[in-house]
Amino acid sequence: MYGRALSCALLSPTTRCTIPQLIRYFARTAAAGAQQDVTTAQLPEISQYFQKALPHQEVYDLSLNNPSAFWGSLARTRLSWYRDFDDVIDCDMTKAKLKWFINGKLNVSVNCVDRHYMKTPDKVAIIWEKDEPGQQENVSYKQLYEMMNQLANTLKSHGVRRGDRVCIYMPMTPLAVAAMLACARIGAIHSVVFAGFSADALTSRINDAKAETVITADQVLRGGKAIDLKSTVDRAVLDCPCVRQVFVAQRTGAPVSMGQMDMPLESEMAKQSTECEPEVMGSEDYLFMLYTSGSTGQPKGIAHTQAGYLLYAAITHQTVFDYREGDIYACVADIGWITGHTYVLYGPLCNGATTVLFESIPTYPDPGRYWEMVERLRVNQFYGSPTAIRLLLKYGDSWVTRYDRSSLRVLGTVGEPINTEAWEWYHNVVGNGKCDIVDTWWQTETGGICIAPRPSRVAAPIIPGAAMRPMFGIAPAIVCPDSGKEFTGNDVYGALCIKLPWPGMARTIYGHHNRYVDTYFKPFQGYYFTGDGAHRDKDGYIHITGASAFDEWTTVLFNSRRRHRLGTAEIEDSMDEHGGSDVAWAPAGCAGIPHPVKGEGVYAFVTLMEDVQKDTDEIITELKSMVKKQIGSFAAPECIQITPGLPKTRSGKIMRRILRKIAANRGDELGDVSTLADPSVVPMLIANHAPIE
Ligand code: 6R9
Repeated sequence: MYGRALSCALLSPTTRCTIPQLIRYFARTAAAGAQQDVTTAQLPEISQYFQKALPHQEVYDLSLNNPSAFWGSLARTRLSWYRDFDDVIDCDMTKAKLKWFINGKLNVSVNCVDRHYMKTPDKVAIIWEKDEPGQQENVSYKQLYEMMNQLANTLKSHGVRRGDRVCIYMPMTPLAVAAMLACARIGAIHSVVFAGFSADALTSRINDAKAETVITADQVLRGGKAIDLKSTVDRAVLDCPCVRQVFVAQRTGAPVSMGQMDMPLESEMAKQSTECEPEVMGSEDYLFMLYTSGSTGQPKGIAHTQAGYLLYAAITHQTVFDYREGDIYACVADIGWITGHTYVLYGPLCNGATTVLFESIPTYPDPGRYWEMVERLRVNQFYGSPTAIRLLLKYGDSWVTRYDRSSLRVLGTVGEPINTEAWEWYHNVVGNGKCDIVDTWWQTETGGICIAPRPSRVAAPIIPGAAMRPMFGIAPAIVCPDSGKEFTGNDVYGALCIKLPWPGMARTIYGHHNRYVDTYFKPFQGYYFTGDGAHRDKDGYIHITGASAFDEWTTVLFNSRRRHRLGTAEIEDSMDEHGGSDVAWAPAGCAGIPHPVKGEGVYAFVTLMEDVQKDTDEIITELKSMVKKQIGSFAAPECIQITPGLPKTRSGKIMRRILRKIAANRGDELGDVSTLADPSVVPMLIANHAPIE
């Protein structure tokens, strides 16, 4: 019944022309100052661009010079709509007004599942690579369709409506993917919280989103260890007056206590039909929110919308990874991270791909896990993190070379810069010198990859450790942090900004739009400010120089696929909960420090109150356990330096620049410290530098 409704509603592609024709056409009309009619100029499948090796520069220029035609054509050929959009772009970056595909109507779950279910029901949508190797399970598009619909009907029958927020706190299972898609189907906004965050962190995220429904599981399995999830949710929801129901899936079957709000997910689903009418959503309705950190303690619920996000996810997935029909594609990120949203789920499924859902860790049962999986599943694209690569290279080449990796074509990294040693090892050992290494730069806020060495087919070699080229539609700008002026030439360093809107960009911080505008659009008028620093080299390629140059983020990595962007302020706040009469310390400042494996670790400076009797080791243990409780064990500082004083300005502001240098053991690079109220603290801090554990 539903299939009929869908096929009537979907638009059929109109006339097509080739990219060179299109480019000539645009060049002509642009020269004449004419506006082209996007409905008559359909861009062909981008895959043709690969097959024919068309010049990247021309396609890229087209995407910047005529974004309406470029994205409009792609939206019409690559997504299925209930109603065509009237206009492609209605954006004003100075006001953070960001609207794409105006008045279009579609459903993301239809695009990700139904389309492929109708064409190839038995095609494998998800390979669930379970924690134990060799026990993978395939989920076909038909099975995913049915699971998603039963879950959607379950939510609906328990009163979840369009626009409601649903918190998903689950292990890496097909049910978690189905839960995200089920929300998309009924127009609910999902907020996935990484199933490693503590009860307190979960509480604040649920309350900020005002989520009434939580979906969780009994336990999560990670590297052979079972960790309770349900009991964490129980503790979290005690302080969440908004929550009225908790669905509990079974991962391990461990006994859990079921309270009045709790419902077993699988048995509720079993009562439901496998058909669920999709909600007709507007292009700009919210699809999901995802919490990330910034320079203040309060995490930000970054909100993405339906059409622009999905299109950007699909196009970047295909072009950066050279995804081709029939490939087995593996992104080993957790779904609690934006990488899991865009490149495990939405991008690949929109493209009808077979996507691997990796539940384990890179060293379980041994450091050959990834490559054994590559051999067993015949993986074509592998997308992971520099942390994992750095970790694995320490174990030596034999864990890699004993497995057949000949299926691999593209190796990707994301999340932080990849150092040359790790890049070379990834390229020479893992990829046998034959794969493209794509170092992809992007953020939760950008929705998808913005800078990466591919899709360019230019013969020029990829520069180790450089993200290099902007994606279609991305216009990077290197801006002088002091004057706010854009550097136009090459070989320049500055704040990385983006000067044109693109469809995948976040639309707001959920419930805090002013904060969104202030954080990203106020620092440099007319630009989106990424918070990162970058160098555009003499040949025009972009190298990311890191986040901490321009704000106070720190990136904490605690294993390969669960990478977290944490604000230093968030960690400081978590150590500041020691109210009451027994106050022993004043949390001072945290800074990101280079860490040999994690990439970045946390270094905390803490001052003690006078007359504190406690032993410092005891205090350090207590501080670490506070961070573990409030945020999660991955955020616990690697080093805590107890210090009698801090580098403060006369107005009392801590000079974080100095803390960062000292934490990184670069006390000789402090520069001018004359503005400090008491410069004598500096040698003291340097002398007491704490080593990384
Ligand atoms: C996708 C993701 C975003 C921040 C970003 C930057 C850092 C990401 C990077 C990179 C250097 C890369 N980052 N990719 N730095 N090279 N290839 O990671 O999203 O968790 O929001 O983090 O991560 O600092 O601003 P998110």
